Amino acid sequence: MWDLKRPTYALVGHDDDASADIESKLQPHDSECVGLTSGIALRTKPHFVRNWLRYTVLSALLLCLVVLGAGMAYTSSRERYPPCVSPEKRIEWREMNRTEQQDYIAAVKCLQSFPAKLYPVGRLSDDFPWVHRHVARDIHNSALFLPYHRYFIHLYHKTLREHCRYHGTIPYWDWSRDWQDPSKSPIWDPVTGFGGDGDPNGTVTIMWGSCIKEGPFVDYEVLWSDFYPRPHCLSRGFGRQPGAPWDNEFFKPHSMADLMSRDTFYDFTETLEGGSHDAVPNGINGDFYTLESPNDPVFFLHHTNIDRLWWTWQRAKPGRMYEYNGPKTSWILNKGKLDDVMGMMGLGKDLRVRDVMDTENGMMCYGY
Ligand SMILES: [Cu+2]
Repeated sequence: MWDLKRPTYALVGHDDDASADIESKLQPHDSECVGLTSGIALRTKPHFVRNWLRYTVLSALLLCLVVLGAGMAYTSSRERYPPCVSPEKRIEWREMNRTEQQDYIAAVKCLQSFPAKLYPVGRLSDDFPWVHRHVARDIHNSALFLPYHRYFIHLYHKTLREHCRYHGTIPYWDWSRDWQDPSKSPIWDPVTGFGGDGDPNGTVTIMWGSCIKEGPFVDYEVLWSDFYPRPHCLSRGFGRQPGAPWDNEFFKPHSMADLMSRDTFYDFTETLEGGSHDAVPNGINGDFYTLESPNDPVFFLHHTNIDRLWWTWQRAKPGRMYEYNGPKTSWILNKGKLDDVMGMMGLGKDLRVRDVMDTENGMMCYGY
């Protein structure tokens, strides 16, 4: 072994050697990395030792740069969002005043005045059912269900703001308030709401649904149907599945209490998804019943309510904010992880699950 500390001549300031340059550059800095290299006294005579030292110094420097770079990338990815100082409060449809309700409906309709971004035909509103259809297999019956839909709603809200100058919040529909008869909810009001049932005497257009017959969306045309562009009217068919009237069991107070008592993330999400989440489209039918369900504007109020329930569950006990478990997708049974990436197919930036876990600390800034 060579004694690297044996003094022969000081490399620092020795013009003839590149290592001197490296060393002199390192000296003014006071970092741990520099410490790694500056601790080596570069004083020796034999040529191959000098080469060995060069490689050592260069390797150490390179290693430091990699470590520093990775650290900076991690730090910047953790800190790329501004602090959430005053979270927006999302409210229930009934808590909006008449003007706020009209503003929201006008913004939703306004999305139809822009061309689609993700497909050569269609309108901006059609991008949402298009993406939902393509990712449906991944984001349902899996751990991704809640975080993906949370981000999906956020992107919809963002689109309303950016394209239609909408300044309000995205409302939710708390169907548990309508448990006695969800088909009578004020959400369906033909003047102040989203219109109601499809025409019972009309032609069935899709999944037991026929064209809605009144309200602001009576002329609303939707595009997607099972991966194919087939323009059609917005259709609903309340309780029209043969032998399956609109089941309100999952909206009842005891069902809601049971849901909120679930102890693990995956138990909670499974109970929610297979319960009230499914009961809503199973009662409405028509476009909402399909995997292009975002065709129906009420989809977003329904999923904002699902998000609210998760938000409430996350805050009900300490340690739940970042609790995430269950299968990664419905067909990849590996454990889902917070670093799993949610692919948005161009609807928005792909994000990791962890980026949307806390709605009041991260890329989003809202609460309920
Ligand atoms: Cu979905």
